[in-house]
Amino acid sequence: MNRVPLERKVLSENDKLAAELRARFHEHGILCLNIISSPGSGKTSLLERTLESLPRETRVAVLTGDIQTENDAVRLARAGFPVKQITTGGTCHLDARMIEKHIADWPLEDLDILLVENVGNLVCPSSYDLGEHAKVVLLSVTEGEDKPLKYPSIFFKAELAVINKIDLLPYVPFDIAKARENIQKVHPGCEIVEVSCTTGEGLDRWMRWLEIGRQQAIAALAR
Ligand SMILES: Nc1nc2c(ncn2[C@@H]2O[C@H](COP(=O)(O)OP(=O)(O)OP(=O)(O)O)[C@@H](O)[C@H]2O)c(=O)[nH]1
Ligand SMILES: [Mg+2]
Repeated sequence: MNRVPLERKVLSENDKLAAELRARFHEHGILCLNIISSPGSGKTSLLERTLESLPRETRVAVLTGDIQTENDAVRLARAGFPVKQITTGGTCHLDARMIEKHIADWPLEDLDILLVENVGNLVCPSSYDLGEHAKVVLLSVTEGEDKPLKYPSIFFKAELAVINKIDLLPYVPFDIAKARENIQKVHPGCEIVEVSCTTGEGLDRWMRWLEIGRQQAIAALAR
């Protein structure tokens, strides 16, 4: 009976905290991205590729969320940048409080980019603002081109949709034109990049998008 008001209260408290985080990121010119997808679409793989190709001097840090295990943090830490695992212990999404807690001992003045890998889930993470500058949604070609229509909220809210695992296109019945059309139906104008984290194809476009975002965060600081 009381579920809806309670959920509303939790969300509004989360929104307040997320707004504070956003203001802090803005104050320090930090680009924060909230990366969301189903389990296994390739969020960690995309981040591994990203960290590998960023210049050593880039001031980037990563938070990675999972219900259990530190596996993704172990993978990501190999690149040598600061990484922390957020283990939710059962919660199917990250929230602003978790972000606040896990960045508490990172001096924000030393950061330019904060990449947040959310818990693998296409539904719940879309409701929780983390104070990010933008949400990025991944869809891999093994998931079916209908997913944007079935899970519209995250595709509507994401500024960028990354279609991953395009190296598998010859082997799976995935209609990429239809997938693009479905994303546009839910979110007209949504930017889309097609990549393979395995072969590296298309990752230059993703890196360009990231660099433009970083420059915009710095330009906003100057205003
Ligand atoms: N063929 C192919 N496999 C990929 C690609 N990207 C990721 N994978 C594989 O997909 C599997 C899942 O990748 P992850 O990067 O762990 O996916 P994730 O979204 O981080 O998964 P969770 O954190 O569990 O939600 C791994 O076996 C990857 O090697 C790709 O572009 N092509
Ligand atoms: Mg992962």
